[in-house]
Amino acid sequence: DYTRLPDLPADVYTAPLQKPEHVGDDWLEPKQTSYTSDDDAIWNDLFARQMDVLPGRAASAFMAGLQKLNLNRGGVPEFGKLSEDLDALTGWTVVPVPMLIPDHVFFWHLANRRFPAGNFIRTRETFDYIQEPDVFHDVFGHVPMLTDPVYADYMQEYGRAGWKAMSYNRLKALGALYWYTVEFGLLQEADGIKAYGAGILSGPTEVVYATEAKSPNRIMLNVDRVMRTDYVISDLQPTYFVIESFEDLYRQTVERDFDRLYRSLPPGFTFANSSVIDLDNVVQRGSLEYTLRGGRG
Ligand code: HBI
Ligand code: FE
Repeated sequence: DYTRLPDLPADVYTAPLQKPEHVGDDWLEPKQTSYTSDDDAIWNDLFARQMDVLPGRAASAFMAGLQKLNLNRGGVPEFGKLSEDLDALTGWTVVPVPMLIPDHVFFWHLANRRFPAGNFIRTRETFDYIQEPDVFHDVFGHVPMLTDPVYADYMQEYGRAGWKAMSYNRLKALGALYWYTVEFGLLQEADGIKAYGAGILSGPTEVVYATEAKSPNRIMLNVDRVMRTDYVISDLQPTYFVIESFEDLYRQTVERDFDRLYRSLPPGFTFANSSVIDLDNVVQRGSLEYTLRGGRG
């Protein structure tokens, strides 16, 4: 039963976050911020920049989602209307949150088909990169994929899986799955490898690197393998995992016996984020030239 937010077991570690006083235990903003015309212009400029690089590189389900939700109506989308449209398609809504929220609350919203999205937008100074997920990353990057019915079910399953991961204290392992699918996933389409991960699709650089560069490894996704693989934040990835279809991703996740997996999983990660191992089904072995040069440094 996912209707009520359960208490977090006392012995489970999650990063402590300071809850602003105006939000309740669900961490939801009472209402969405009213954005200024400068904010709206930032959204429009970010949108235009992505449209220069996404066609032919983003998954067709993502491009279709942008269209279906008409995310280019000018300025930061209003969550009420956006949720109405998305709800009609797949039963998901988009809800405003002030900042990163605790893992168990984040998972609880996903399990209830609510996507928590940042209630703020980056500034001109942080136009190219911000660490905290803002409304552009969350809405432009994540929400279009939620119009795909199978992907939408995968995200809900992920939320449910989060509860189990917490009870075994294996959130880091499940976090790797989120990282290599929802944030940095690639999809094999008939005419080539396309990006569906929000971390790739919400910025200008990684879209080209992830789909075309010689540097990164591209390996067919195996849920067990990915959950044993370390990940780096704030640089281009040394390795991407490729799915055949969203059905395949959904199936791998619901069919996996996570109780068994967590019981057999050694602590920490087994594989470095640049490793290629014997059992990998390698699509393209990367030169790793970017990573070996030291990345962003
Ligand atoms: N909070 N606002 C927000 N957005 C996220 O993507 C998010 C979060 N809290 C926790 C969390 N993600 C992680 O649990 C996942 O990335 C695995
Ligand atoms: Fe994200």
